[in-house]
Amino acid sequence: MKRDTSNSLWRQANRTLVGGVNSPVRAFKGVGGDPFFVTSGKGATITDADGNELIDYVLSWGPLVLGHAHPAVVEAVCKAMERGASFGIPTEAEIILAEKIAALVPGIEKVRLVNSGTEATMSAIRLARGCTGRDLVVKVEGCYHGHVDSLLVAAGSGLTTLGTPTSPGIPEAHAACTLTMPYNDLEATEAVFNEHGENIACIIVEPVAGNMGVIPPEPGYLEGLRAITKKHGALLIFDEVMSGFRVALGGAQERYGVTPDLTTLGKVIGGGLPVGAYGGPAELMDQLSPVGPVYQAGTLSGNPLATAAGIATLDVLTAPGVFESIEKKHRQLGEGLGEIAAESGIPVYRTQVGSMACLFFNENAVTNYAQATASDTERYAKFFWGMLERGIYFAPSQYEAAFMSNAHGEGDIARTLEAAKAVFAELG
Ligand code: HOZ
Repeated sequence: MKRDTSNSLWRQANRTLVGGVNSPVRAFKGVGGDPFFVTSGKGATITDADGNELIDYVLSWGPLVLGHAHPAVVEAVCKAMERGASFGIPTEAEIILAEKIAALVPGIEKVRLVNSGTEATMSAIRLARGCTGRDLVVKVEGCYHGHVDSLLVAAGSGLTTLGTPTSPGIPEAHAACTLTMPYNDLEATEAVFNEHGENIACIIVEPVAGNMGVIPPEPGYLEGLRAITKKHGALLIFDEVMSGFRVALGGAQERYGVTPDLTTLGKVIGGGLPVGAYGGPAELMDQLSPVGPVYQAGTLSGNPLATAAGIATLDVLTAPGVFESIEKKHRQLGEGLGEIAAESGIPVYRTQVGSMACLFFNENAVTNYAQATASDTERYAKFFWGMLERGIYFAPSQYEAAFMSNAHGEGDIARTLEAAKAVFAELG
């Protein structure tokens, strides 16, 4: 694979950008070596700065459920841009996007649009604290909710990739307000609530974990969280920034039939533009300013370009059969990879929910953070580079998800499996 231009851009980037990137996992530290630079994307494929074409299973870390530069999204954004990039005045598109979200996501009646997933989780936690008058937040190990101070404790994604699951720079007082417990562990959750219940504002959890690899909830886990929070008067927050519109159109709450008090969203609802949202029943959401006392604001919130991209994306995604076909393709890819791994004798543990999936290089089942981090990351790195050499781009970290889009076709999957055969043969 030709890399001259990417390598030269990488040297240049490191002179003025911290670590050459604007978000840590892009630096490829999880797999060693240097990243490539991308110049364009179309459908399932991206083209790098040296002209190499790659089938993309990262899809901007999840938002591009329709693939790159989907014509409907491009048209909607161009038209919105012609009308003006930002007003800081209400626009009709904000209502349309909010109505679509509320119609699809069972736990959402009212929505507040923001600019990123981090902003959504930060604001949802503030609202939970404001509504309950309590300070403590329960966070689940290995879940990642953006870089909110009190949530950068035992966090997944880039922090796990870089081996520093708790970041310096978090005041002790903030960290002390965060209690952590293992994913899929109701006993530990119950114990924490029995000790601190009256001071706990909320639990925040990725209902399908996607930032320690992809780990589905065990039967009864989400129901258990719902029951415990109800019993102790705390709120349950589902961070569906990743799982929203990917594990079901209504997110994990639809798929597993458990309705949280608050939901955070991002990624797909912006169709690739910067966006986030949080929502819940009117009674809770109306505690927010300007109706209620909990303050949260944003110059670019509800931005016309982002709402246009989000509406166009949801319109295509909710057309009959589209969601199901994306899920089916991901299953086909996962099963194919599973067969290839089995034939090679290399132990892997596969997970898939909707259009999120993960191939853990692990001989044991992975149901929590400790098990996820026992995976063979060196082998994952070899798999990653072997696939990249053959034109297939999976996430540059064992702890991230593989995503599928509507644009991926049978041919892409066949090419991916053919490459995987060759790579697994070399991994042994
Ligand atoms: N937090 C994202 C992965 N879960 C990474 C975002 C990025 O580096 O672009």
